[in-house]
Amino acid sequence: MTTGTQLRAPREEDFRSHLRSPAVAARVGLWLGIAFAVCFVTGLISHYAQNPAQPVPFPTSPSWGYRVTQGVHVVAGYGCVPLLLVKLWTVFPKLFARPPKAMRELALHAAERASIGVLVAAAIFQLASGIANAAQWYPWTTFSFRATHYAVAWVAIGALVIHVAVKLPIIRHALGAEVDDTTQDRPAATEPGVLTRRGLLRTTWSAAGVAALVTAGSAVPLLRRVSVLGVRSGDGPGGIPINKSASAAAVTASATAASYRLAVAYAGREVTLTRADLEALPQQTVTLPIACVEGWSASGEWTGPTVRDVMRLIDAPAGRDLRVESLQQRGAFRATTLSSGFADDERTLLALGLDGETLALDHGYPCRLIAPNRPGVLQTKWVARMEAL
Ligand SMILES: Nc1nc2c(c(=O)[nH]1)N[C@H]1C(S)=C(S)[C@@H](COP(=O)(O)O)O[C@H]1N2
Ligand SMILES: [Mo]
Repeated sequence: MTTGTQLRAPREEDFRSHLRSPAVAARVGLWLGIAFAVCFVTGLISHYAQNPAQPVPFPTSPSWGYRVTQGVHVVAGYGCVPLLLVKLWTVFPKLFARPPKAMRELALHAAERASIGVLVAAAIFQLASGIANAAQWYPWTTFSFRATHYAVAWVAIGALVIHVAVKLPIIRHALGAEVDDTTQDRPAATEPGVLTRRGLLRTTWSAAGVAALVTAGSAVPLLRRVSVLGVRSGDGPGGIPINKSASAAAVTASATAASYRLAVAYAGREVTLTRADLEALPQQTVTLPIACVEGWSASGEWTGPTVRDVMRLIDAPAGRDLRVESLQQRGAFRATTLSSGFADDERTLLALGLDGETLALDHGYPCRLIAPNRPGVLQTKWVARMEAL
């Protein structure tokens, strides 16, 4: 820098690399848009699956459905990170474009800028909060992750639709022409970059692929070893990770006490059962996954009586929702509603064993709920009470 040079904000024309072009932005944006749409749809599914009051009951089949949608949600979300970074880099100079002078153009310009500001902020928030959640890091104490991630998803998708609509002519032209086409480039974007445009795109696709691969292993057993970012490795008894341990849930004493009883209630009647009583009921074995909302999943062979058989003990009729409560005294996941479709499904068990062994304390001993196609967060461990509503 020579003396006398003034420090000033950059101008649009200072950015000269021809990589920062609509041709690149549109291509990366297309895949970013697709990945965001996939995240949005799978996120809606997950949100609905966790909604206790469902106008249309969430299906119990296929049993691996939620495992797939939630795995795809998290993998697509991680894949968005490099795509979003490259996309922002390619359009960055536009941030310094001089606003038009004429009133009407200025108003349009301001509106467009505002919508992009909302889109960028919402997209960054979704990726950051989603990754923090998948990494089981919960920095938020003042807001609910699920409610906020859901609300901001609508903001992001709305802003995305507006953005695509506004840019549609540019996008269509860019995607219809060669990647090296320069007709839509900024006049200053004339210098070759360190890469060709094709090279930059290839690098971007590889980075997105790597980001997806390193997380996919938490849901796909075959990929486990390459998934350095997959939080859950398949450790834990029966090859199933442990989400909350018995000691973290403060149930070690109550779950192992000789005085443990399962209360089963309906219409003012109540019976209490020991674990031996549960073992004396007809036992079923089913293969079902635990599919956490954090994206990891693992399949296990669960053994125990069906929930339906347990409810029959007090003549609770089919078609009833159940309230399932844990020995755990505190925490959001200590109780769930099991809607009738799940309660009556013959694959829904009160599991006493996993993979031929007694259920481990950390997996929910003396008994835990396991139902097909159900978010992991609702598979209540250390069950203490089931009541037909
Ligand atoms: N009582 C109780 N049950 C619970 C939880 C909990 O915190 N408390 N965590 C849930 C969550 S978030 C998941 S993903 C599954 C994980 O089951 P696992 O620890 O046996 O793998 O248990 C669910 N059941
Ligand atoms: Mo979970």
